[in-house]
Amino acid sequence: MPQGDMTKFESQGDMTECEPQAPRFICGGEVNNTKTKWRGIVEEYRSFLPIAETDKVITLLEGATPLVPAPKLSERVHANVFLKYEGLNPTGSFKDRGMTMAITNAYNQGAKAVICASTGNTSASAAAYAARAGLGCIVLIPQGHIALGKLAQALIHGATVLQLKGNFDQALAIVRELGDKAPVTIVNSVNPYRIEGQKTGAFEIVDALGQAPDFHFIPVGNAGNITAYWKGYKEYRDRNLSTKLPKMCGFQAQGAAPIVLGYPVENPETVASAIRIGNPASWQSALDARSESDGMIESVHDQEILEAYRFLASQESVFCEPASAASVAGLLKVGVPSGSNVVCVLTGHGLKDPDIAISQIEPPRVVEASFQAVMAELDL
Ligand code: AN7
Repeated sequence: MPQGDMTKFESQGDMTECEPQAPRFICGGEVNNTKTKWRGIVEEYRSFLPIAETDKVITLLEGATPLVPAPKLSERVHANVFLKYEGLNPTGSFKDRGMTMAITNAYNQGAKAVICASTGNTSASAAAYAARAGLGCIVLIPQGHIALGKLAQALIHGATVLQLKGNFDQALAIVRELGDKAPVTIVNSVNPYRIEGQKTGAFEIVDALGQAPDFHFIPVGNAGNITAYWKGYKEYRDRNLSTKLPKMCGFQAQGAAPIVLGYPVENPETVASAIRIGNPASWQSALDARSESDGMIESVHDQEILEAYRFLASQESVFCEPASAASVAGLLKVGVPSGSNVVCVLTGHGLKDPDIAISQIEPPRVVEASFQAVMAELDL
């Protein structure tokens, strides 16, 4: 059985320290990870994935993210809450699970270039995996509405980045047309390989808990991830690797909540730029996940998102990006029956969006560079 453990992190030590006498591994060539067994989600969960034996796998050893216990949050909601910290993936978000599959498939099909529309994380992940495969990568992003870290990632990994004078939904419409008319492979979550990869998040949660949780809280933007997790939970249950299914609880930002409203939002607005989406591609499958699981899709205000964001950083020491905190804001808003087992997915790392973090806190005081001046400022 694949284990959702953290051994992947031990491997990094092995790869960097070179013992001259040791035939354990060869520096600069093959790596013999004696301590780790983690090979990335495609190899770990191969029997659940549409992948041919002969396919070359494009991986950055994504997955194996920790399920971090959240004692303060658990106390607040009287439940056992765990945080699936997806910010610890190679490019800092859950997108890497889907991207290893999408880029592996594109590469083995002989694609020359991939394309995506993105609120940021998809573009960062696509750029990294495409570069790893030697494929071209084109990304369309909404100008002025993408976090700085994500833009930096897309650029430094060598993608061709176009900033659109428009929003994500308009970008995705153009990408779909390009996918039809030009020799490029779309790697947005309308590509089914993305969903296949992302469902492995659910496998890891069940591997770690020994059972599915009672409730699964998750942010919803384009609705690919809620679709993927629900698929994953069902597949594990169908193979008798769990005996129950969680209630899927998805949360949109109030100014970008088309699924809650029941109609597309033409000009979505939220501080959580990752989920600033008005017409989700996986709308129907998100509704299916909600109804099949007897769950919910609701919205949270930006203020509730930011409160959860600050709480996670200051009380649980887990730094996620604002969109990720929508899952926890949702939990704090709707609550759960006492003693429930709850997983909240934190989809992306806080360092993606340093501007928001700094805007939430008083700027640090400036002092003269003397002992007296520093001492005078401190309550010691
Ligand atoms: C941190 O990168 O849509 O409901 O283009 O980056 O599967 O769309 C990102 C979405 C949640 C919502 N949290 O997931 C993109 C993009 C973070 C995200 C979502 C996104 P979906």
